[in-house]
Amino acid sequence: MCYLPKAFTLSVVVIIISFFSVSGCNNNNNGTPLGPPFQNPVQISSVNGVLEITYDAEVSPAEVDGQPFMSAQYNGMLAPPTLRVNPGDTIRLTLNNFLDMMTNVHYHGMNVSPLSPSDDVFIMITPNSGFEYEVVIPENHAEGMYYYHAHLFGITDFQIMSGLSGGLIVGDILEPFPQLEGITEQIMYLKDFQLMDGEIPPEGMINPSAPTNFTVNGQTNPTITMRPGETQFWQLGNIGADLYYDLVLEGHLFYQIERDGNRRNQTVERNSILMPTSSRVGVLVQANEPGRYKLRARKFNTGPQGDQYGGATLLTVKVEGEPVQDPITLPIPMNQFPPVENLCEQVIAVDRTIEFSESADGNTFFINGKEFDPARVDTEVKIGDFERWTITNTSEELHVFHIHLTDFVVCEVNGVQQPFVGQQDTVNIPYRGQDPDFAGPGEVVIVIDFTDPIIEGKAVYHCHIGGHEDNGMMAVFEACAEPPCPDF
Ligand SMILES: [Cu+2]
Repeated sequence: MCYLPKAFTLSVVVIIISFFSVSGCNNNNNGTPLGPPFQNPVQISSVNGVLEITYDAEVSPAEVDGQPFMSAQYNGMLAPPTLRVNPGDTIRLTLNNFLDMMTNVHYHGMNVSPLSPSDDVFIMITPNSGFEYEVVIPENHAEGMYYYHAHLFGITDFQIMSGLSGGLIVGDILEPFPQLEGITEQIMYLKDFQLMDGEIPPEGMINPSAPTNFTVNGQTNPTITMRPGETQFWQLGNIGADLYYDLVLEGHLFYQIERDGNRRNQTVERNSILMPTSSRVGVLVQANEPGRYKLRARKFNTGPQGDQYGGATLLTVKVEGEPVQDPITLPIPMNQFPPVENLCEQVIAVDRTIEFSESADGNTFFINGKEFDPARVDTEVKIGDFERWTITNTSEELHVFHIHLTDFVVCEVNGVQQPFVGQQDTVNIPYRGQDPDFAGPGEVVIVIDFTDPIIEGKAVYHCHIGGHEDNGMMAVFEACAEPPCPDF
């Protein structure tokens, strides 16, 4: 609020209030110096249907918020390029490993083949060697925001926290909406970097509750300038290692039209958006009155057995200048959205229960009572089926369910039927006792689409909180035309 001397007469107060409301005193942060101008990440687009790139994974110098450190990065970039491709394109990514540990890369959310040299997370690239990935993107691939990241069991948390994750965008998700043609699009890949004695903590020492440095495309609290009434399209990806981002934009609504690389079937108006690690959202934002507004990740508590972390300002929106004539009408009318298949209404071939649990000391994590074993196949699915999975959480902290290669629809959360708004590839699983009205473990019912033959092969489903995944909370699924499946 604005503090004004009490002795001022009413008319002076009115004049001063109107002056300050124009200049943005409503946010009480006018005196704070603004951060650097917001920068989109470097983008590399496919040419004639092929995107060819070489990444050297190497320990390189970096700086966040004025703090220098060394960490594992792709081509020495904390915010490596965002790869832009279209359905039908091919990604040829050569990954050279100059680290002193193994690494690999996963194309998160992509509906592509899990067979080598495509999105095979069982590939292990040893130090001082390389691997040539070739990922063919189907013509019917969904358009939206994806990403790539290191996915080597046991050290994923450390490698992502170091910087080994970057952006990947397929097609043009705004294509059905001609009224949005030409609007400014901002790409925001969110990562946090924890530093312990000036270094990324080693695997096992990363503590989500410890202080961390929040960045957007590697920048600390950058500034976006908008005109009053201007509409922008923001795509946000939580590509950090462990944290949930509970997003709010002061004084503004989010008009969400995308989740996890899938267009929603309607605009969903939100005051806040909870982004579990690895989730992505696309939102329209329409600038309010002149002033400064913070995009914040609010402080967050993942449960009695989990982590508590403080909030942070991710970026600042400065609204100034001439108001836009004829602002775009929001929300986008529902009849402009192409239809999306509600998987919850499909005929279900198989019902499964997938239990997420952990040891009492919170250091070992299980799916259906077992720690991850890459040599074991936990679940065999038949290509062509829709399966209904009831994912339960018997622990007292949140987990993030993610499955490779495909998408699902959330049908129920803790016994409550969910409105159908679209498909996704990550979902938060509430902890036991989180909802006082729902006894027993947290429970999310989803229907997964296993119909696309491209998924033939072996892949994984897991908790996407790096420290949980690395300590056991991952399982193998195999997809084939006629289970029992051959050894892929
Ligand atoms: Cu977890």
